Amino acid sequence: MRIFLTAILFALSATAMADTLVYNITIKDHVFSPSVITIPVNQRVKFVIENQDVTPEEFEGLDFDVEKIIPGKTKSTVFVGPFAAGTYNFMGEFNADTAKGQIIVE
Ligand SMILES: [Cu+2]
Repeated sequence: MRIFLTAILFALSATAMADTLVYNITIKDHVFSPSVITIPVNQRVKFVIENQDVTPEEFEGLDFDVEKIIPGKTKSTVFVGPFAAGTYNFMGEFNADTAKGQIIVE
């Protein structure tokens, strides 16, 4: 029975993962690329952020509550949303002059 339940849970989580939209973002020279990301309304999505700089960066939502430090030369994952339609701003807190971005939710 326990093995059976585990199999069901695994199948359910595999289905949930298959539905997750993934967006790849790069940080290079303290700039996000792409800096504007369009995602669907009311959906939690996954950002895989690769920091190609040698210095750490912090992905920080300005209109939403996400903060994640991404050490130099590493990749990190953040989940954002679900959001209502609109524009949401984020920045790299350690390089706020250059590292800026927007999430367009539509
Ligand atoms: Cu911060």
